[in-house]
Amino acid sequence: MIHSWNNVIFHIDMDSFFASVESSKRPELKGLPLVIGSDPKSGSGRGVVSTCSYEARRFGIHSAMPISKAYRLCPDAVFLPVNSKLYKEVSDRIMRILQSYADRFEQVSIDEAYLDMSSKVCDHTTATKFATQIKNKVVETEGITCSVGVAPGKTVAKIASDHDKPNGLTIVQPTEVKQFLAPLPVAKIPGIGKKTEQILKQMHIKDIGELADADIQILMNKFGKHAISMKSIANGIDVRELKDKTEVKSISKEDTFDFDTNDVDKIDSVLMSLCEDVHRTMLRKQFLFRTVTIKVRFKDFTTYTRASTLPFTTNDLETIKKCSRDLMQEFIHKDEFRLIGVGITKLEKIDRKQTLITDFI
Ligand code: TTP
Ligand code: MG
Repeated sequence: MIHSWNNVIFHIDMDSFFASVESSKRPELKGLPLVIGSDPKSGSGRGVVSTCSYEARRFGIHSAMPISKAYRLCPDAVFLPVNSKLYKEVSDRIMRILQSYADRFEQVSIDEAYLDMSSKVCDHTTATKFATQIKNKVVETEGITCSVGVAPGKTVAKIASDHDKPNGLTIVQPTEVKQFLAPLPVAKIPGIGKKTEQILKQMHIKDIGELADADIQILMNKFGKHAISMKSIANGIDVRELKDKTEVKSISKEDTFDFDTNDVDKIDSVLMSLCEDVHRTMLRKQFLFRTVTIKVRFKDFTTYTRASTLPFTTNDLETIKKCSRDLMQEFIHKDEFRLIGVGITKLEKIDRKQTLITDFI
C-alpha cells in the first residue's frame, strides 16, 4: 500500500453546477430554492430535474426526479430551463483554470475533473494550500463554489470530494486511506449501484471496511472479476492513472497520386507507407487505437471512407496494415484512384500502470 505522498490526486466537482451558474449570473437567485429542468407547468410538466440548489435539496428535490414531483415538494422554488450552451462555456473556462494547476489533467464530465498534483503537493499543508488556491480562483472568476477531494488515487479522491459538499475540502492522507473508507457505506464506491449494494447487504457487507475484509473467493463467486477491483478499492488500492484526454481524436495521413492510377501494386505500396506514417506518429504520441479508417478518392473526385473497429485496443502496425488492405478491397479495380488515406481513431493514451491492476490478481 502507498504510504507516502508520491501520488497526489485532486478530484474537483462543482457544487450544484447548473444552478450555481444561473445564480452567479443572477445574484438575486442566491439563497433561493432553484430547480433547473424542464417546465413544471404548474405541476403537470413531464420532464425531469437536471439539478437544483442546495436550498431546494432541503425539500427533498434531486437530479433526475420528475419535475412534477419537484413542483409538489416546493411550488415556490424558482424553476429555470436548462441553458446547456451557457454551462458548457462556463465549464470550459473552469476546466482551463483547473488544468493550469495540474501535472496531468482528466476532465470527467461537464463539472468534474481529476488533477495529478504529485509534483507540487508533498504534505497536508501544501495540499490545503493548492486546494484553497484553486477553490478561490474558481469563485473569483466564475462566482461558483466547488468541492475538492485529495487522495493518493482517483477513486478515493472522488469519494473525498463528495464527503463534505458543498464547498468542501477533504484531504485523505496516504496513511489514512483505509480508516477513511472503512466506515462509509459500500455504495460510496463509484460503480457499486443499488443491485450490488443489495447483494452485498445479503452477504452482511454494508460498509467499505467489511468489504475490505471480505473473502475474495466468496466475492468472486458473486461478482466475478469485478470482485477484485471492488476489494482492492475497499483496501485503498487504486492505481488507475489519469487519462489525458488530449484534443487528438484521430491520426491520419493521405497522399495524392502524381497521376490518377489503378495500378494495384502502386496503390498497395502507398497504402502501406501511409500505414507506417500513421503508426510512427501514434507511437510518438503514445496512443493505442481501436478503429482503422481508409479514404479513397477516385479521379472524378467521388470520395469514400470506410472503417473497421477491433474488439480491443492495440498499437500494432500489422493490424493497421491488414485492416486497411481489407477495407481497400471493395475499391480495387473500380476506377482510377486520385488519393488514398489511412487513419486511426478511438484513441487511448497509453496507461503505464494499466498492467498493475491485473497484477493484483
Ligand atoms: P453533478 O456534479 O452530479 O451534480 P451537481 O453539480 O448539480 O451537484 P453536486 O453539488 O452534488 O455535485 O452533475 C453536474 C451537472 O450535470 C448538474 O449540475 C446537472 C447535470 N446533471 C443532469 O442534467 N442530470 C442528472 O441526473 C445529473 C446527476 C446531473
Ligand atoms: Mg457537481
